Amino acid sequence: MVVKNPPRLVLGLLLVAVIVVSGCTQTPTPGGAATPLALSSPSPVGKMVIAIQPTETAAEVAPRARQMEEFLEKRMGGDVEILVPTTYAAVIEALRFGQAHAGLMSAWPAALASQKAGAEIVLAEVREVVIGEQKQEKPYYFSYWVVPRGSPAQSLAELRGKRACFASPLSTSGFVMPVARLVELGLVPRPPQGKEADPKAFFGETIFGGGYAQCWSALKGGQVDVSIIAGDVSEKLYREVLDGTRVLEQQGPIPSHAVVFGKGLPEPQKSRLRQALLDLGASENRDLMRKLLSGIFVRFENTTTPEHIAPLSRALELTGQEFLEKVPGRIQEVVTIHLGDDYIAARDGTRGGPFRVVANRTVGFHIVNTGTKLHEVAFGRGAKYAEQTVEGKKKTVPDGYNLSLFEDLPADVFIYKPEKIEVATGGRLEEMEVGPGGDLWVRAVFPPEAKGEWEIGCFVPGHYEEGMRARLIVE
Ligand SMILES: [Cu+2]
Repeated sequence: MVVKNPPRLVLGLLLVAVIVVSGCTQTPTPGGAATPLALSSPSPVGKMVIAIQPTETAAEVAPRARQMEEFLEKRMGGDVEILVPTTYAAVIEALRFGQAHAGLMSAWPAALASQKAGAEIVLAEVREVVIGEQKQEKPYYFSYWVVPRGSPAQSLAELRGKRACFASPLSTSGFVMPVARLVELGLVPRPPQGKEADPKAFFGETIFGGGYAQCWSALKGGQVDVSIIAGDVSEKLYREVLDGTRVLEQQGPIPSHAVVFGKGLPEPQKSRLRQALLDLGASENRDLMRKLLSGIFVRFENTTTPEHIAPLSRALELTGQEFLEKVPGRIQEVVTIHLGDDYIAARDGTRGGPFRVVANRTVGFHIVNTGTKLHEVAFGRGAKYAEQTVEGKKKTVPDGYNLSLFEDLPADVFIYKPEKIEVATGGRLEEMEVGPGGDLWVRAVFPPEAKGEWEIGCFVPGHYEEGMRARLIVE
């Protein structure tokens, strides 16, 4: 069974899965219950395992992680392993089950690790941030609501019904804290138990730009009326935004990244690890952290769980937000695909591919619409053309693929944003429409017969020709 004219998947409107479900529907497992880590046994403390929050794949991080391992091994006199799980949730699970003894993560997952895994926040990352006009070294930062210099608005309250750009729904400084500020100011109602505060209750339109730079472009281009900038972006971007805007509100302090220790970590390993990490702040060692995880790292300093996360806990309480990691389980390889408005790019910005996946592995395509328009995603080979009437003229335009990659291959689709979560497994995937800010995963295992060249493309009229296509190679 194949749905030909699927319902739309549009930000801010109705969100509907555009897939055919031949199997059963299941609840997603945002807690990462299916992570392979949970199945292995606790690592003996003879070897110290430190899990880091994934921002890149383990293979990308490996060479730099090796340098950090050597540094820590020298100081601690034992074997050290840096683990890069595929998801934040897996870091927390690893701490919970004792496969990792410590974790390096941003404040929100760190708060969750203390709540769910009984871990303890022991060190806060002091970073080079800009607070107001001044560059400072602090374990916290602020974020700011900004409007263009020419905007008539003098306060956030005057922006009711206007358009706002948020960095990403998982961003503490770019979403959680700003929404908490709206609640504090009485502009957005405090949500009832079990619900999340919705900035759309105040703004006419909200978009997730995918990052601060994208939101700044949208603000400059007049696509939105208000946006947010945080003090931990590059100083260049920060100054550029502040030069072109006026600050209406600020929120913070926002806690920076932290080191958490698992509850089973005994002495003297605990003190040794703490000291080794503190030593990373010496000027000759700083680059190890700067290269591995954080380009603005200065040093770690001692802290405690309540001290570090107090402002964040307050924001989470005001907004009712829960950290739900929106990543399906059982994925062995992640391929991130950004749909821009006239291109398809990898996470590092490379346009047009080639994206590479390996047959017989469980691959997760993480598809994010970082643009401002509705797009389609289709996987296939050989664009087919059809006659269509475009602006009153008959034209031959690309209209899908001759052969769909998922023609005979079941795939699971997990739609996490913009609104509700939907999961459909074992379906025949044809094409999906993804609105701005849309965030979904397609999970599949390609058989060896699928090896070869494929393509990912968008067939919204005009988009394919404008460059919305990328090579995909199954190896
Ligand atoms: Cu498109």
